[in-house]
Amino acid sequence: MKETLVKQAYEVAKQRYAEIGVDTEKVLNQLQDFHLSLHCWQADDVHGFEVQAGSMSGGIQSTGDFPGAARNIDELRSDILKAKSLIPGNHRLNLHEIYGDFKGKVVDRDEVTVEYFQSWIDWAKENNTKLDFNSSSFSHPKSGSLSLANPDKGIRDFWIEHTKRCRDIANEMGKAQDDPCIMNLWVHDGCKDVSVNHALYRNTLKASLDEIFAKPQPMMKDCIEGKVFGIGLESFTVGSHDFYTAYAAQNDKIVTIDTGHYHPTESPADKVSALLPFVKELMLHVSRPIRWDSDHVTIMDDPTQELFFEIVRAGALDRVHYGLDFFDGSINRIGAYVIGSRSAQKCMLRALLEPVQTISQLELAGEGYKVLALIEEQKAMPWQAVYDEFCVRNGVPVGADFIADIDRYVAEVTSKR
Ligand code: RNT
Ligand code: ZN
Repeated sequence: MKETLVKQAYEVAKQRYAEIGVDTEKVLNQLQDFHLSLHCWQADDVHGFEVQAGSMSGGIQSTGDFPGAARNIDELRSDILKAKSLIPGNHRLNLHEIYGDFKGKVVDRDEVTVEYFQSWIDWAKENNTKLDFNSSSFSHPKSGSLSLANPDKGIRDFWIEHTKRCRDIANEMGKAQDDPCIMNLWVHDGCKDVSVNHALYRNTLKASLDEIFAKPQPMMKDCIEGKVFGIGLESFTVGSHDFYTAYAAQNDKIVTIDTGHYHPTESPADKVSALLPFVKELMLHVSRPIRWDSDHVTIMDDPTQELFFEIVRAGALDRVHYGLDFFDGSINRIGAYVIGSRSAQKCMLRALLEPVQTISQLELAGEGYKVLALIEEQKAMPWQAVYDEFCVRNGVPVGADFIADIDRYVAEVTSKR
């Protein structure tokens, strides 16, 4: 019954879009080719599996204690597969170094090797999933407030070694999957209060990055992620947006745009066309800031929608990597993945369905009110019917039907944790 209704609605939508010159079949193929990188850390509130794991530190925080968080690697894998089964399309998995398979051993961050990720590589292959990677500077006795920017050579070298090793691991992942692994580098380095050594810290961070990136790694790609401020580091951030933008432009690195990492009235979407003339590719961390970098679950809000519009309007679909980065511990975590991923996809879908050429021509012809009219009209076009059809074709629940699946998983699996 539902499938018939979805089909009928889709046929109508297809015609409505054809009228404005948009081919929904082509868009469905494009959406099939749109791969998010699911961040493993929503499943367990960014704890990871280090045997020696301490409490969370390093400028970030997950709040909430909803029951059922993944407690070990098997539970996390099971949760990710459950979430993936409710998200149409095929998506990558983004691992942090602290999620290694350490097999009961204390492995410090400067000792990690690909050995501890072999079971992830095998799992990914079995489950037709490509991996991305992140070095982890937070939640460690040596995290302090400065890691790669630390003037203390011992601490700085520790984190340099860690990050170099992470690049080796990412490169091995890339080789194993025959597709470059995208490795993100974010460090929390900053100052809680007024400080006078900003130039020293930034020069130190630059020197560390130069050393880290010296080794060519053909099967991985480096991204660098700036930020406004971290918790407990409110006054100064070494790796600011300006710092990494300049570094990336000069050193051919990918800039990561985390949608929660800017001043509240600054538009992350506006950065897309500003950066693309200078850097080859961008990485996204799609998140949702509420008053601060709170990492709420992604929804179809205006900033997210605008971000995807800007990518498609810039013709940059093949120059962007699409990571998610939210961690809400106060709600069902599988639900968080499914809502966030499906919302990001819907934003991309709406962007792909925009009759951008028509609107662009009107704009260039000085027909301002028509531009406004068409953009307004797009908001109520039947894009949802296209998304429903996408779900049916991918064999995943349509609309809110995924809630019943999650309820079942709670009853059978997570409630027993
Ligand atoms: C922190 C950054 C960073 C982390 C993850 C866990 O503010 O956004 O990307 O969220 O690496
Ligand atoms: Zn991020």
